[in-house]
Amino acid sequence: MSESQKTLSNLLRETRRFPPPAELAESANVTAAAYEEAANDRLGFWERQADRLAWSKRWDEVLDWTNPPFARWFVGGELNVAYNCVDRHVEAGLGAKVAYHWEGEPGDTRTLTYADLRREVSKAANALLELGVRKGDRVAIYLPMIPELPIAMLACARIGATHSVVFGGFSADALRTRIDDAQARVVITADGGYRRGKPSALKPTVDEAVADAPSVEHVLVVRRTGEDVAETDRDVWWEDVVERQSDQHTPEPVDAEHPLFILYTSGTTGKPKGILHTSGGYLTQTAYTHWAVMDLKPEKDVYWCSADIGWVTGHSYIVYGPLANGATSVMYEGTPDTPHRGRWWDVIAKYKVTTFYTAPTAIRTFMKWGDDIPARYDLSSLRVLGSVGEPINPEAYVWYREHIGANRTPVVDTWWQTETGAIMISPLPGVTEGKPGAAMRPLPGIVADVVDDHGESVPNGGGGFLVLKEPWPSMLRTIWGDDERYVKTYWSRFDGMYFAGDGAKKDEDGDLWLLGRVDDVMLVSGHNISTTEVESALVSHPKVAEAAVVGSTDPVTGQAIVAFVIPRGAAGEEVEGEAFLQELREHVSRKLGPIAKPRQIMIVPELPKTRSGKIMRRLLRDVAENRSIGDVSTLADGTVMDLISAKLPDAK
Ligand code: 6R9
Repeated sequence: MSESQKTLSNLLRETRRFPPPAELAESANVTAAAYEEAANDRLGFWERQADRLAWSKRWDEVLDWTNPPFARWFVGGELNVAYNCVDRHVEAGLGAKVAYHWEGEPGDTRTLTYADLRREVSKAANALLELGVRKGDRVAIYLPMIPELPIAMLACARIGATHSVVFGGFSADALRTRIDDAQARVVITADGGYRRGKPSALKPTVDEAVADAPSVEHVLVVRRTGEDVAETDRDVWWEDVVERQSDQHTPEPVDAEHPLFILYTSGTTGKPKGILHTSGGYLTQTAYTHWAVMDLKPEKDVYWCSADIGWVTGHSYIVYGPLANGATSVMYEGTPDTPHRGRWWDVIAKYKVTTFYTAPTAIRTFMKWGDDIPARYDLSSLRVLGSVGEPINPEAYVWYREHIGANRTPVVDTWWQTETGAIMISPLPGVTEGKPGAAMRPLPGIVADVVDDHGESVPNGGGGFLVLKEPWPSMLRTIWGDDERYVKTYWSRFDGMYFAGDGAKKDEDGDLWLLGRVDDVMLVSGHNISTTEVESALVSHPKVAEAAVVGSTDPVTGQAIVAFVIPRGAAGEEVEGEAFLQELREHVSRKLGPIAKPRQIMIVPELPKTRSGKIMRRLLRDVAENRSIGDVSTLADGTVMDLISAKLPDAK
């Protein structure tokens, strides 16, 4: 491999800077001193964070790393996660405090205080016990975004059962594979939920999945839509079984390393990986990061994370982190454009949301819908904005800050993964001078780096592979049932380092910029070029709403850049013709240099995305290289590829 192939080219220049607002900096939860504190005594730092929680038995050792890469954190300690998220706040006199302002898509609402939550979770825990679920058993949860979802998760945690939440809306096949891999004894589901203004059934999918899943003894069904459902002899209704239970239940302390949940991530090939998270370390880091990165003031803040709980972001930052911190959160059931495109801003104005956490894909969609929509709402309560899921394009960052944050709120771009369990790299809103598009620095207590092909740290200005060099409390412990795959996938690429699978660069100040999955990196005339940079260059053109780029085999350059673009032209504007495409190619060339100029640009109405909003470039590569299109089962909208193919004359 030539020298130039080993590192990612570093093309984008971004000079805008956003220092923290003085008022926020003065009262911020975390100051710059935290970096030093953690650097001087990393394990001591995490030990102090673990003291945010209530332990029924204190640990003997902070970290056991004698058998890497199998970590044990807070060895010998015991706690109950549900007790920490619910009961202890009630015991501290906060029973009347709102845990969730829940907003159903049709406009119905429910308010759950911490005392309500304790009653509901206790009843659900008693119901699971009655259904035969015991400590260590697995429970699959396939629910819409309704209060019973966090209640079910916490009920499992309360009795020491391990939950496996599956996105409501995954196919029967995807659900069956996950139930089977975890050998779940019970499935918790609902008749359906509301999406895009109408009931969307879930139960038929579960029926199909469990018909062939012998491990499942009971299916516990919540009534949400009231639509008719077929009943099988394994079904029991939540309203029958849970409602009649006692609302008293004593949470069972478990070992710090007791499995809390499994969450499946699809990966690009092979069967989904069941990422295993345990109790003490996971809760420590989700609680700390939620408090530090969102600058959470639990007495004042109203926090909203718009993710689905079926994604790790929902686990860590709708359920465990916020509840461990005793926060007041908003939880919303439906889609952002129901019944109108201002719904989210309406929710923010209604509950006076102060801290808001969403994904770049949503931000780009709002940009496309127009600045005038958020402008109609009072968003003045907001003080911190977060982003997660993909690299945030600088233009999307600036738009988010300006149109949602009134040019006042810091934007924190948080890098992490299902595997890391909690935020790892992020600005701190009261400390960091933000750079649009940069995740900036590892959080206190986290050791990350960018390395070249040989695992050598790259100098400032260089690019390569993102790695984590020390274990962290909320790290995955293994892949469920497959230790070997765990070692091979994450710990074998570089000796003694966790390989994240993402490309990254260090700028001249040593700050980190994420550049997308290394599988997506393009090799053009001997230069490794990141999809992210070319996409961000395209999105910085005023007539581009969204862009995805892929490398397509090319006889001359090895790979050539092919771009798929969703335009945001005003009605009647020319956004299709050859002149427009030429203008876009020149625009990229000006921003990044001629090497990054797309060979071909296709105008499309939509892009293929997963349910957590990540662009599935693999499918676009199939289009660019004229192959038949691969597995589309994890797409949020299965019809998108047909829409794209229909627009392209020569694609299959
Ligand atoms: C939390 C989550 C993980 C992958 C990760 C990376 C991408 C997430 C990002 C980001 C750049 C950010 N990713 N946050 N890339 N900047 N702020 O998304 O977990 O669904 O497992 O995805 O998402 O590629 O490796 P998960």
